[in-house]
Amino acid sequence: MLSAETEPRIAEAFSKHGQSQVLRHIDALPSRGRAEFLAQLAEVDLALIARLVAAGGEAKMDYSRIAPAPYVALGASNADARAHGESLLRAGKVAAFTVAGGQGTRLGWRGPKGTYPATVVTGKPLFRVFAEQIAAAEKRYGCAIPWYIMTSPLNDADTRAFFKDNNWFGRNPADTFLFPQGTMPSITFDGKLMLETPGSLAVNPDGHGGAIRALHHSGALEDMQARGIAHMSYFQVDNPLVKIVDPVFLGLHAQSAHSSGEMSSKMVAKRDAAEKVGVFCDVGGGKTGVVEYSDMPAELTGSVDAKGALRFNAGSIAIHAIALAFMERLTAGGEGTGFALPFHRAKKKVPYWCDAQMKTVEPAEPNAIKFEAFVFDALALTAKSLVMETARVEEFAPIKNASGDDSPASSHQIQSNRNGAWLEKFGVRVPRRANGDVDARIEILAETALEAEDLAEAELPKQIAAGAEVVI
Ligand code: UD2
Repeated sequence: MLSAETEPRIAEAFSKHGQSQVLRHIDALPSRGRAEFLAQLAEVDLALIARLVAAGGEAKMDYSRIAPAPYVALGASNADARAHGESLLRAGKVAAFTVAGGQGTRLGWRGPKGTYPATVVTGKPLFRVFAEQIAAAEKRYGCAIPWYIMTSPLNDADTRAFFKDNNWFGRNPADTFLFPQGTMPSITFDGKLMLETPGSLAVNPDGHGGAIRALHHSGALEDMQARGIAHMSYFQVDNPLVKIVDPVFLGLHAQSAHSSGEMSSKMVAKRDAAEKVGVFCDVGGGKTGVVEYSDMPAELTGSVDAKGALRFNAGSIAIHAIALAFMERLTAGGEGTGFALPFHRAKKKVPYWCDAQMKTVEPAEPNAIKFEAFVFDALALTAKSLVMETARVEEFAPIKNASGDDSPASSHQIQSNRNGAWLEKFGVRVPRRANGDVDARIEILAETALEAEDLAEAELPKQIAAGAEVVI
């Protein structure tokens, strides 16, 4: 609770920054609402907002300098990397880290995205899919793999309730650490903060790049330090096929001559030029970065080599290995440093409080600028960053949209395709359609297999009938 003296100071600061319009209803608020609003206002970094308004736009990238990023191609021999990754796991040096603070507006699911039923037969929610994978890996490597989950102030309570209702999916509750990310206020096109209600600002989660501040602010980094964690396996909440514990990737990240061991990434070859994924590029001076699909100039997105293949084909599937030491270095300056990541801006439809109508209005057209930081901008802060190619069918089946690409239906098909291919390696006859898709719904549990080779010990059917539903 803020003290009585703080209120005039907050009012003065907002007035000094030309933002006192947000205080226009404060005297009409009930005392509790007033205190909550003041607490929200006290969190706003007015100097940062002023800098962003003054900058007027994002720093423009010099696209003439960018080139496709080098990567470790699929099929490279990685026996040493695997052994190293496995030793890190056995020594308990690896944590899992999910970013789950997004608003999930495109899917239209009411509730945190991680509660969405994702698997192809049993409809397990995303959080359960991850929990079961982590539990299976803990068993295999004889270690604890603490799981850090970044929520947002908008979905934190619902996410916690879901974990509690599901008895933490059978894992030790002390090994799951939920923490909310921060928010950023939206501004009008002329640089003014906006009210969503008479007693609250219009804000949005500060992007997955907010993870760096939130990991620090929440005590998660300290918790990792105390547990002896050296690296975290970072992934998004929307991908049920993510291989959370990948010894080869962890080993390459931590040990390869191509990496400083600070932050590494996985890529898949882009499906086509139009696919909505960021692309790994050499952004100049040998530095690897991601250029977001919406920022990349069309002539680069579509450019092809002599054989007609996309030049910028290294699609980001938003999977990273990140060293704790790197996060500690980026946050060493403490709060107020902005933690080094730039804010990207997007014109969005932001609900706002309309005095004339005395209600919150959903605008029909974009009316405001939202600010978000992107975690992949941290790549440019590493000394040397490695990108590893992986097979799309093995690791990427995101659920983002209600239908079409990256939807539950497309994810289910990819899940069955992956699982069918795993079974075929062991001689199971799997029905396929003319386009190569598996013509059955096949789910493989994490406790049965974390990777195809694990099926060597499983009891498998000889064949699967067309249209069948199978859980293995
Ligand atoms: C992201 C990447 C894109 C590609 C794709 C792969 C960005 C900007 N783009 O696209 O390049 O790699 O994923 O699937 O990242 N999140 C938070 N807090 C926030 C915002 C997002 O935790 O404030 C989480 C969100 O819960 C989700 C992930 O970040 O797990 C991705 O968010 P998104 O849906 O905004 O990104 P998308 O799909 O446009």
